[in-house]
Amino acid sequence: MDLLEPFSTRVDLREGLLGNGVHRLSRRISDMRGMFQDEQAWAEIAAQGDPLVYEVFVAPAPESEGHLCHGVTVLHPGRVGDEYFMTKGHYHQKSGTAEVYYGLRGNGLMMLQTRWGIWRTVDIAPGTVVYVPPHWGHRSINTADEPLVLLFAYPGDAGHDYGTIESSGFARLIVARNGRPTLVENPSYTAEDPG
Ligand code: M6P
Ligand code: ZN
Repeated sequence: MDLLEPFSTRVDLREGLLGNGVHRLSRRISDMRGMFQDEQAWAEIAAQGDPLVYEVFVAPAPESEGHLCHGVTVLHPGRVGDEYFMTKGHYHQKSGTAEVYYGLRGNGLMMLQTRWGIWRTVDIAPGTVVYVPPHWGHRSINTADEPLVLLFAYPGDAGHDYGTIESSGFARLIVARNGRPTLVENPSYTAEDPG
């Protein structure tokens, strides 16, 4: 039997997850080509400073069956045009795997969607636990003026499928209207054919 040594990591609400072996991934505006509706606004922001949109800090748990990948996402505040900063969003490669999120700081929402276009939103704030059931694609959106910090955990063998969201997007967008987060239809969304 492969026995992994127990370990802990520490969450800092500004710096993310801290500890030995924490892996840090950053996505800037330039890494998110095609994800925001207003392409001109995206190109201007990418050319003028290319700010950090989010960072993911992953604890050193193996990405394999039986383990729980876990970590912290720090999603910075900001907008591209009137669309709030968000994560790329993904389905799990192993579609029948779930995920849990716990809100640590800030305010925002999770956008969830099935491949056939059923969609839901769930608010997330400090103290909120969001359950993402199997088969739902998911994206986090920061609707506030401070970082949205989320703890997450999912099965180690879940994997990330980005292709579906990259090519079809989500059915709804969250945009600022009169300063308030508002749900609008995504004109470029295409659902998969249920067959
Ligand atoms: C969550 C988790 C991570 C994921 C991160 C960023 O914290 O689901 O697995 O990597 O969000 O989202 P994305 O991978 O969609 O860019
Ligand atoms: Zn996930």
